[in-house]
Amino acid sequence: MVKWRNGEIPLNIDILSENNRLAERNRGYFEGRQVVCLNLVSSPGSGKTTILEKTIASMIARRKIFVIEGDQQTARDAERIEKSGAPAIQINTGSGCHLDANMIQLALKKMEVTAGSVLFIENVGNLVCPAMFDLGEEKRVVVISVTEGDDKPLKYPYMFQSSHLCIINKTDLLPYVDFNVETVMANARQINPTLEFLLMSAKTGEGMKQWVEWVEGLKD
Ligand SMILES: Nc1nc2c(ncn2[C@@H]2O[C@H](COP(=O)(O)OP(=O)(O)OP(=O)(O)O)[C@@H](O)[C@H]2O)c(=O)[nH]1
Ligand SMILES: [Mg+2]
Repeated sequence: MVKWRNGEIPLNIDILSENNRLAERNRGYFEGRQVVCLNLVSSPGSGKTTILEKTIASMIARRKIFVIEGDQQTARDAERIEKSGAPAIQINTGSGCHLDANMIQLALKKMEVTAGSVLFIENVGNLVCPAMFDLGEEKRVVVISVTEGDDKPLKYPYMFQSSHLCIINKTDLLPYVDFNVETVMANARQINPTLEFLLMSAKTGEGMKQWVEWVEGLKD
């Protein structure tokens, strides 16, 4: 609870440490079951669900896939995922702007994620708040689409700093927008020198093979 005292507002710094504690429990759960858990983050509409739909189509014959969807409202994304052939659970955060480790723990009680599978978590579309909340994932994947502007890593650094892979999506639109791939990579490397990159068009399928290989190459 926030208390007002002598004009000071002591913010509840315990929120993040409690989240980190629960994230470690989730991580232990995933490791114990050899589940690869990936947290997909981005601004709204960069193509996370479309990427997941295509990923499921190309991976499902070899690997069991589960999805946890986060949005403020609606079950639309979970419905899209289920149509693609993977079990999905939708979390609605209401006025909240990110998923947290406790929400994932509760979702895992409702969905039996089988051993050796891949669990994708699609976070709420937001380049700010989800950066602060570890969910217990093995890797964080930030998606940026070419319509968003190549300056975004500099303006929203925490998301790029905390991610392992950056998917640059909607490359089919590059001829129509002022977006320089080299510039966005240089900007992101300023924030995170070890960030990996993958160019993708979820629409045409460009980059999908490399992405699936990246996921399947992760140790479980
Ligand atoms: N041209 C083009 N459009 C794409 C591509 N990927 C996704 N889209 C379109 O972008 C729009 C948003 O895609 P979604 O997959 O819903 O994006 P999202 O990141 O899941 O959105 P939120 O969950 O609302 O944050 C849809 O109209 C997609 O068809 C792409 O590679 N190229
Ligand atoms: Mg989505």
